[in-house]
Amino acid sequence: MHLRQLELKDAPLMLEWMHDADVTGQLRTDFASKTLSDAEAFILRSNEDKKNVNLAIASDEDEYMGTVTLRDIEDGSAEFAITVRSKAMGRGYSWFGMEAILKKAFDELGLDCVYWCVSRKNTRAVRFYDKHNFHEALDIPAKVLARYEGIADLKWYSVLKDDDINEKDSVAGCKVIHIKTIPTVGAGELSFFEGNHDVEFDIRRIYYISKVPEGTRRGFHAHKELKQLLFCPYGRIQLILENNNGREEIELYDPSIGVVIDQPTWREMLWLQKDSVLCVAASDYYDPEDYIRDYDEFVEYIRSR
Ligand code: T46
Repeated sequence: MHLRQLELKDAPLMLEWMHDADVTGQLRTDFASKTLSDAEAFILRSNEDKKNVNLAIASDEDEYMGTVTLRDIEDGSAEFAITVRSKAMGRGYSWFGMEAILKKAFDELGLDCVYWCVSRKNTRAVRFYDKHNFHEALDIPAKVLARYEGIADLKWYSVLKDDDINEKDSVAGCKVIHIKTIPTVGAGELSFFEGNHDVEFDIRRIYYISKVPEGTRRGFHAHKELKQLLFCPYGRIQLILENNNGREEIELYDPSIGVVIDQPTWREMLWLQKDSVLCVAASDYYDPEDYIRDYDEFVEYIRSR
């Protein structure tokens, strides 16, 4: 696999995905009406364009498999986009193309940030980004959001220059861990962790939150000293974390995934599915004095540390 400039010979294969409803079903642009000359004109324009980079993802035999794009390159950032032919799906082309163009963005073009968005209804794309550990970005500049004004249900992502995209194992700097899990064929899985062994603190308290209606939000506080491991043994819960590393979210739905919060971090939890259970292993006994429940006070607290 390799990335290269788009060539006129790619136009018929580009047109193939443009006319493939399985590829374009969730995209906003009307590709179905495009013609071979539209594809050729796009390729010719692309190779002259300074504000947008469009490259072909090609197979070892140099067959066009899809296009990766950095568009609206300005002020050190760009928007990422990718489309691949049906034939290329599930064969590693998308991830190859994404990794290669992000490397180009940061190493060659000197960008600081690449962002993108997808419709939440585009489950194939959302699953792809989840699988590669990208988390929803909640601090996209207003100027960028304005380009998508009026479009509902978008999920935004971003990657910063120093993010290690292959090892993105944190949310707002809080570690995402794999809880040891033993499967039994046809009889489920058993997950476990031990204080001071699998988590780096003594566990003094376990609590869990259950029977919560879908759409409920809880949290809206931070802890000064308490360390916690949060996980969701059943259901689906969005966890939003904010601290000096930024504001990021993660969806907890896999019982073998946990998040360790071991620094003052503002947290908000949204129950995406009725009756989801949030479980917490905490480093200390309950102490109301350890909570910061006022957001402005929290911002001042982390600023002054
Ligand atoms: C956290 C998130 C993830 C106790 O009496 N003992 C306890 O151990 C706990 C955790 C709570 N409480 C009392 C305090 C409140 O009167 O239970 C009530 C509900 O607690 P709170 O409103 O803080 O619940 P959440 O869901 O907003 O936050 C909880 C934890 O409190 C917090 O530490 O990190 O879950």
